[in-house]
Amino acid sequence: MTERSLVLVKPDGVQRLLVGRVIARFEDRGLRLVGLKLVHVDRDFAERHYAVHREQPFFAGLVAFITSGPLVAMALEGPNAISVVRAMVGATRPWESAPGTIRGDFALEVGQNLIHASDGPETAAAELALWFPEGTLSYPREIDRWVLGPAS
Ligand code: IDP
Ligand code: MG
Repeated sequence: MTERSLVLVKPDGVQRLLVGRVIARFEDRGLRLVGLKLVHVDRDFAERHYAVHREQPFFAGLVAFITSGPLVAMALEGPNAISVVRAMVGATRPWESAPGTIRGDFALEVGQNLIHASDGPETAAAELALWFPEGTLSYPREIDRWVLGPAS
């Protein structure tokens, strides 16, 4: 099933000059970029994005971190995009993230784990509405018949 997922290259990824390499991984996989922007969010916005973690002891630090500098928000589309992207991102705690995943290759600490990705269809819909209220794009790609098959 075609899905859309919200992905953030968090402020550590921007500061470490990893934006291009992270996006390239998703492009290489064949996922379609349907939204992309560089934003510096304020505390109110960050608290809405991470509302589910409001009661966690790390919440204040998480909000401070995500508002500490610009980040890159993107919307990615493809077959099973939500689980495909989560698998590419790797486990939340980088010491548990498999090599070959983004966190497993680029991160060491849970507080600086580089990337966010929607964890399910409902979360993805809510996160895309929050980060891309203007909507995302639809467009064909010449390579789609090779990546997605002849019926695409
Ligand atoms: P996820 O990003 O893999 O979906 P979540 O459990 O949704 O992981 O947590 C959201 C974010 O909160 C994590 O990516 C990480 O940055 C931060 N976080 C989660 N657990 C901890 C913790 O124990 N200490 C500090 N930060 C944490
Ligand atoms: Mg999460």
